[in-house]
Amino acid sequence: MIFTSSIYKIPIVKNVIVFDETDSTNNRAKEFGKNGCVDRTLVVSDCQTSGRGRIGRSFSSPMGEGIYMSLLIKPDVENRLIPCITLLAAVAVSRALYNNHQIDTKIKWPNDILLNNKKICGILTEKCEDFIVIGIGINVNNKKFESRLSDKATSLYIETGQEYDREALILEILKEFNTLYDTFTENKNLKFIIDEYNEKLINYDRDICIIPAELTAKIENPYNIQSDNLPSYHCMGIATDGSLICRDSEGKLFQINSGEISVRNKE
Ligand code: BT5
Repeated sequence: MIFTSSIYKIPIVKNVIVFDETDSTNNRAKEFGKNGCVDRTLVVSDCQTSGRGRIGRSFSSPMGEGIYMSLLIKPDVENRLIPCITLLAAVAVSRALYNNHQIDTKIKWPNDILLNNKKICGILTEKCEDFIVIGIGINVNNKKFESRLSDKATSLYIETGQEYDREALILEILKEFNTLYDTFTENKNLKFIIDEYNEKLINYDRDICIIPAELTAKIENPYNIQSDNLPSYHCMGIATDGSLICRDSEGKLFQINSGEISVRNKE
């Protein structure tokens, strides 16, 4: 991938490192961070041989088809607010697709973006020493997926019949992220995007089940869990700290943090 100098006009990007192939751009960004690399370094690769999802799951990253990028930043916010960054990145991707290409996506809290009910993007935010790495993977020009993913993954090409310029898309996403990040670091909460997020939230005002860490860690795909035996909750949207507000069957409200939890809509 080749970026023009216009990428450096986005203040959130001070340094760009491009690979043809690497195991995981999050791994590279963490390594660069530990070695004192500058704040706001963007790592991009044309493919990943061990693209990572949450809790040791994998993210399929075939050569030349998708966007695999990680941004290293040092946000001036408390640790409890770090999960907000994942939500900001999701809104940035969603805004970039809508504002520039009229592609209307949904967000599956906290880290997936769906198009026509299938996943086109996953986000993995990791904290390391005094910096964080935001990894974004997007299926852009993929023509098909391996069989284990084909019923739940999709790409922009599959859904719209068009190919997209990945470099241009990266710029569009980073511009949106820059704007959101500036407001967030000033406000130190997500109040300014709650309405927009909830409007895009696929779980909003729906009955959901909460799939706990012990279960999600064991399997590659939380969609495969039988939800019939799990209790049902009602999703009330996100709170200002990025957690998800739920109501139990007795009407009691509580919040769940993104940690190692997955939520799924009840049929
Ligand atoms: C994620 O985890 O979706 C986070 C993915 C983050 C990927 C980026 S790419 C750049 C950076 N470098 C990395 O190494 N990672 C980040 P999770 O919610 O745990 O979802 C993982 C699950 O999504 C897998 O278990 C599969 O079921 C499914 N999956 C794997 N590859 C996919 C793909 N390309 N598209 C859609 N779904 C996929």
